[in-house]
Amino acid sequence: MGVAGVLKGAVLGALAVALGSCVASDQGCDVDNGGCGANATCTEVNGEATCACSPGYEGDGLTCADVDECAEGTHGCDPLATCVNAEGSFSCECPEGYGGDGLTCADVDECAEGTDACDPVATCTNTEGAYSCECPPGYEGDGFTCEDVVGSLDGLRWELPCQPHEAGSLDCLNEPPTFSATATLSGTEGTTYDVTLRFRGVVEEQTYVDGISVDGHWQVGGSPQHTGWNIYSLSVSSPAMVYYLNAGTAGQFVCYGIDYQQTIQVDAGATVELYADTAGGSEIANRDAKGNPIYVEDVPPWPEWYDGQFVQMDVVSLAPAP
Ligand SMILES: [Ca+2]
Ligand SMILES: [Ca+2]
Repeated sequence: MGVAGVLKGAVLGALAVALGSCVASDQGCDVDNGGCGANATCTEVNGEATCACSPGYEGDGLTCADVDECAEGTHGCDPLATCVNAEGSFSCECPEGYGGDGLTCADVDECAEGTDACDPVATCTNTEGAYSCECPPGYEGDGFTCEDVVGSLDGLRWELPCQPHEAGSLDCLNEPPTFSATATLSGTEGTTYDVTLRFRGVVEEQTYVDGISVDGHWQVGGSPQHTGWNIYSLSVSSPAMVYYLNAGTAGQFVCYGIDYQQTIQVDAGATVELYADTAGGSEIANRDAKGNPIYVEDVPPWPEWYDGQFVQMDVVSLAPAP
């Protein structure tokens, strides 16, 4: 910035030589700087002293005053920059969020340079003159700090591995006959959250009654109707509710691949339980209506198929309920 200012001042100084020079002394420049003023330079022409204001000053060479390049608008700073006048010079300062010599200012990509103050888990997005930080799904905060609210809700999963009990059988044994995976939502005490969950896996169907069948395999409330067919539920302690993940028609010797999203309400501090009950210790093998194993894309053990049934729950988003 200082260098740029001085260069600019030199141009103005040259102008001052042309306009403001004067003959100060016929004794040359050796005595008393030829009588030139402060901030002036003396030049001998045919033995006579000629005074000219130094770069960054203006006047007749006997008297030289600082040029206020900022006030005169001759600074040449970038339009975004701040011009700062100084004695004999000036400087240009790029605003915060911009870098450069002041004559040109360009946005700083804080994200790429790693100079952002985002939380380590946040996503940094560069913007003109600034940047923004966003907490990932399941976190709460302004992006500069992010609190993990969902914790182990994300990726909660159960598996019922197939343990064949006779060759070619369509059903498998399970030991233990039930499986439970629990997690606790943290968050701000007294806050109810809308939590959007994605469920993927392989399930047999069970018939549920008295609840609200929302769509597909998802059912809110109610109770299982058929003994002997597996019950897959999601229980929330507060606000207390039971959801079923494999609603359909009991009695089919086939499995279905599931991949759907649902939004439920969960209070801060509530426990969430993903539960599988094999109703006696058996399950239908992972086979669709055509007898082929069901592959669930992008979920372990993808690209293999899982030999048995499983449900994995992932958190898509979380926000305080309006
Ligand atoms: Ca100046
Ligand atoms: Ca920026």
